[in-house]
Amino acid sequence: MRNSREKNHQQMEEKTEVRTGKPSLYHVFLLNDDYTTMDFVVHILEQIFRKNRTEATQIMLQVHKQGIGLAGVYPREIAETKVETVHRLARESEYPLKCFMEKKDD
Ligand code: TYC
Repeated sequence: MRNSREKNHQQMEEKTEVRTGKPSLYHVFLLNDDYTTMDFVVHILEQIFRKNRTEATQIMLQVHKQGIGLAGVYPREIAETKVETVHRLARESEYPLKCFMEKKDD
């Protein structure tokens, strides 16, 4: 009879898997609307997507004029958190700003 420490050790080994290749990346997009202020969108791009003022303003204007713009590209979990954070901050300020993520072609 193997002792429980050996069994635990074996269980941990069985869970080990080596992933090859790089994790998929996701585009995070912002969508235009008629109510969110330009300043709020620039603030989101600076604070959540770590853009400088010039880049943030360019992306905000792209969304305002074209209806959609790319805010950033991240691994899945980070992209999910960005989307949630944008929606939480928008809700807290009562803006309808929408954001979504889409898997990038590998
Ligand atoms: N269209 C908005 C306005 O005129 C500005 C805006 C830009 C809103 C980008 C959302 O993702 C957005 N106040």
